[in-house]
Amino acid sequence: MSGDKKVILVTGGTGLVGKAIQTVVTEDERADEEWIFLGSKDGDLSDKIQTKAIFEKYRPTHVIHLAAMVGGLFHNMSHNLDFLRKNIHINDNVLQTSFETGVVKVVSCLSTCIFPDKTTYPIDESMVHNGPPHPSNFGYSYAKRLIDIYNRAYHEQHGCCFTSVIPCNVFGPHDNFSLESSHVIPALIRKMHDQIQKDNSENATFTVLGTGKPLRQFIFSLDLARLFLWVLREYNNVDPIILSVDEEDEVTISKAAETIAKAWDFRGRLVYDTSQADGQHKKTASNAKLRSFLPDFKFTPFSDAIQQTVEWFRENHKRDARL
Ligand code: GFB
Repeated sequence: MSGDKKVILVTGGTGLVGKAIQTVVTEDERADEEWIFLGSKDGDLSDKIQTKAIFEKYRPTHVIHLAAMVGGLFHNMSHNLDFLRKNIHINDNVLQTSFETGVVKVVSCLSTCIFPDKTTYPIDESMVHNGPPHPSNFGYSYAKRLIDIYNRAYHEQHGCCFTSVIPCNVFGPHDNFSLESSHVIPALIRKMHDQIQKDNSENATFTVLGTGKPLRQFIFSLDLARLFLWVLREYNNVDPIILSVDEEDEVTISKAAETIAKAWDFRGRLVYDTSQADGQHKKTASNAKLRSFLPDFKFTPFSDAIQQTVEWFRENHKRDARL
């Protein structure tokens, strides 16, 4: 192995973002990079001994840390303690083992949902710790916020280059389309598929949970993967960086549902179950810092990205109905 070859270990490498990074890396292969994509079959990162064994096996020089307990609004609301504990354990093991084994750089993944609930808009990177997160996902949020604290502490005490990125809501191929724990886009794609199997007439109705009024910025996983590669290769600051679409690309949940209905060619009517939670009304984030580095980065238009995700689901669900 040559002196400056990077060995990049991606934790959570078989999930939504990990799979997108795999795709993007194969489009842009570099001789000085070797990539290892870890999945849960490779070991349990909430266990220190297993984490050490993985690092001893692969000897990474760089880590993209995606592994986490994640889920949509409703899964968070019923499992705040599990999100807190599981993620704290995983993060402590991955960061401390990275330090102990001399990893040069770690890029960890946070989320715009960890920002304070009561805030001014747009939210920027300086606001991570400014007030309590939304109560629906405080377990996940505090565990993720601690990554930023770890990064600062590893830097201050040991000079490590451990940093983090803060994506807005992500979706795309290989998402979790399960009915129990999924985020809104895969949940609606999956449920609309099931509805269309039963009835796709003009009389059919499709229920969207909540009022449909909350606002979200959605990023396509393949766009996020390209940005992750840029952060790994070029961004060398401990401070987090928001990886989000532009503010004007924010959409309501009802707009997202309508876009999915169009992609599926659903002919019925959307109805809203307002007895269900809306979660955070909005978490509009500024990508000004990202734009200061990459002013010309082109995000895939939302409707194209939704269409690609629906097509991916259609193909893969045929092969594996558990999807
Ligand atoms: O993607 P999602 O679950 O997460 O979106 P958050 C929730 C929004 O979509 C709420 C509406 O306004 C819901 O009322 N919604 C409508 C649905 N129908 C559905 C449905 O069938 N399933 C789901 N899940 N939502 C999460 C955080 O917040 O964001 C996590 O809780 C995570 O911690 C993630 O980090 C990025 O954007 O509200």
